[in-house]
Amino acid sequence: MCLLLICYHLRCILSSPVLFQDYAYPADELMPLSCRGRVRGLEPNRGDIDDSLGKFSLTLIDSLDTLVLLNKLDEFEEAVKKTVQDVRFDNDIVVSVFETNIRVLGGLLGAHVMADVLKQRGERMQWYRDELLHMAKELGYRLLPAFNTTSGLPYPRVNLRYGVVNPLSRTGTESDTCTACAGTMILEFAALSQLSGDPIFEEHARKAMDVLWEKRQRGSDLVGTVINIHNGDWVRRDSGVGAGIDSYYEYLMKAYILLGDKVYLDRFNTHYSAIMKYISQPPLLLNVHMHNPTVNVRSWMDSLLAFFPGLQVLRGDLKPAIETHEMLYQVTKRHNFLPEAFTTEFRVHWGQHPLRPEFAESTYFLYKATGDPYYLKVGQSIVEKLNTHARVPCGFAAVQDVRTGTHEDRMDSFFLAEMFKYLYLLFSEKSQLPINIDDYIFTTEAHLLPVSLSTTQPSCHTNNTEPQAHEDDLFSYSCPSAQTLFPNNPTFAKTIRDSYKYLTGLGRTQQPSPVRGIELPLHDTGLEPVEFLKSMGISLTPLTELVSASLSSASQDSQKGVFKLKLVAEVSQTPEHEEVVPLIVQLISPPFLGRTVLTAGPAKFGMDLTKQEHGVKGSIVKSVPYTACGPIENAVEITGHIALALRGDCMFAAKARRLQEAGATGVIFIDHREGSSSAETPLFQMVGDGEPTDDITVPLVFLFSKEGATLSAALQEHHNVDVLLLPKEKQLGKEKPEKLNIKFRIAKEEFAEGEIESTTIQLVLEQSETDTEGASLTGKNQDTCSSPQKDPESSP
Ligand code: DMJ
Repeated sequence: MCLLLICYHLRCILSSPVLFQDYAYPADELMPLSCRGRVRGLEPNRGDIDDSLGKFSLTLIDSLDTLVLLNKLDEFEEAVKKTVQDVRFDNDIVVSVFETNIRVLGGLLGAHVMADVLKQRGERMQWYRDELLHMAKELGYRLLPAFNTTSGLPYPRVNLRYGVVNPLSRTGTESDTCTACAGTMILEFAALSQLSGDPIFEEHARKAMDVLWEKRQRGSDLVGTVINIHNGDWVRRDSGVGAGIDSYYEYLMKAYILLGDKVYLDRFNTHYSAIMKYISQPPLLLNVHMHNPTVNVRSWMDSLLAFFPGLQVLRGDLKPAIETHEMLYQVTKRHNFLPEAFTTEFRVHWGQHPLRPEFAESTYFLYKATGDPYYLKVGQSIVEKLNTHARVPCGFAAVQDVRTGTHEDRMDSFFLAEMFKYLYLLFSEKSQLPINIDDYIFTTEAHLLPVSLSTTQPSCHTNNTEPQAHEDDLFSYSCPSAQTLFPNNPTFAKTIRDSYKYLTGLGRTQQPSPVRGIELPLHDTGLEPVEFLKSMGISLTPLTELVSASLSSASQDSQKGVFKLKLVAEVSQTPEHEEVVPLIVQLISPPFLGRTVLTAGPAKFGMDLTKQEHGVKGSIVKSVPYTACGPIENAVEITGHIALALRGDCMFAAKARRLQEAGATGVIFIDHREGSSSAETPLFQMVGDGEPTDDITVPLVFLFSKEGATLSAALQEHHNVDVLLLPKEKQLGKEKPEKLNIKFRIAKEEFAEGEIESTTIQLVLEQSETDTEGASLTGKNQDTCSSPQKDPESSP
């Protein structure tokens, strides 16, 4: 580890608070490309992101306690004076309650605590008379109107001057908020109550936490992402640990650390077990339905979940923390930063990177817990990437798309509040810091609150890891700690990491197959158990049939009726070098005439459409049953046509065989997951059922549900819908106009004197010289659209 190099890089980064003061103060944020401050109202509106900006020098306040940790005590004192002198909260501006709480209220409290510590030492800040605390209290009162709802869940926004219900407030019409937005108040509000002596803040924050707990899904113990603030109903029921929920879980754990109230720990532990059962699919953390948690709702992860390994460290659950962190590290190696969203195959789903600190945060906690210098190397790579790809002359610029490296004129305040802090702490010796860092907890914005704040007993202020109960679950009731947990086992983390080293395909040829526990639905299906399992893609092999290295134990097992389970995935994880060839379903009969083109995914079996010069044409018929998992009841109608079949209940291959036998000339599978679309989900290839699939010869394509809905609607309205199945690159009307069957003709019509002249655009399907199929379309499929609409007979 070249410490000198790190110091050099860090020093480069550390000039940033100064740059902020030079170019942006007193604005809320620095615009690092324009080298000026971002003042809300003077720059183009960016929507929700701007709700963090309250004309209260956001970045200055958010970075106050960072200056102390960096030992920049003169600068800190100066910045506190500026804050007290210049910042006012009586602004007619609508701000996010959540962001204002974590960044501004948290920033003021963290800075107040630091100012107090420095003052007590008698060396500086002797002029300080709790001004920051008074400001925090004033801000707290300005946020309180947001809690004036029947449920106690706060409104997402508040007008700092007029509150919520006041007609001048320009807010208060919202009916929902995110779980994290309602559940990330307790640390700051409880600290404010303790420090100011007014219990009202903690009471409101606690009530909001109670409501979220009450509203958890009782079967799964998970919460959703968005909740109605008036009646407490869930608005979005997808459940993960990232965007929309993240810091609710964090605050349950940390509320216990700060306040010593075991209720919060019990709740955290209940949620944590549910997360580990359903959401954690090591090394991935996936979103599931809170009511049906064995179903994943999307195939991508968001970068906010990168904080979770840090939280797992606090809980003492190192193994999954190391696994997920390693996975995230591989993603940063591949894309330089964590993209805002990335697929389970580690491809970019949404390429933006607004310099989020969560990965650095987890890296810091893992280093503290393991003492493994590997995490210093990870930190080094974060610093280097920031300097290489985000550093601009006036600061650090968010990355608009990690694939192109383009910058955005944006440097969020959390970059100085969190990213700096965690990176600096990662490379610092405890003894170099002006405070004993172990006496503090970090809020979600990395502001420092002293664990001595609580007056409640028992608490975890000793920061130890001694288990207090439940030997089988060592850490459930121990005091959370980020101290080195396994000091005598330096290879502990490495052993775990090694299995995840080449996850993203860098440095190895094969992709891993994330495996998850299977819960078998035991309802009455009328199928034999083995058949039923097969229909789900699971085959059972008696152990005696297996060539096993340990024959004796295998035969012992088989005598006991033990089978080996094989899970046959029907969606292939495409290796890095192999791209999925996008196909299309192009609607060619009137009134579509080729203009409706639906992106489709291919299959690894059945007819290879890339080898068909003109694709495969046919009219579509819906299979009965729609899933095609039982005998096909409408074989007569299906014969000679392309069948539509819904995904689910049995394997693609089983459906394809059944429909082919029924006479279908092709199959279009339609996703059963509501709302999926090719715009949001990467295409994948369908694969067989683990058995030979040579018998399946018809073409097979897959449509996500949005595209499928378009096709179904077309069929419902027009009864006869002809489609072409072909590779996207061969799409009619796109690449090779000379081969088009569809032609445009423009004609001017002449009318009697005084009548309006009309231009008619005709769409005519004509026979292409190379395509005899097209002949059947000519004449029959002629359509005209004109403006104004004329009697077709009057057209030339
Ligand atoms: C920070 O403002 C906080 O960490 C918050 O909890 C969510 N993430 C942002 C930075 O990414």
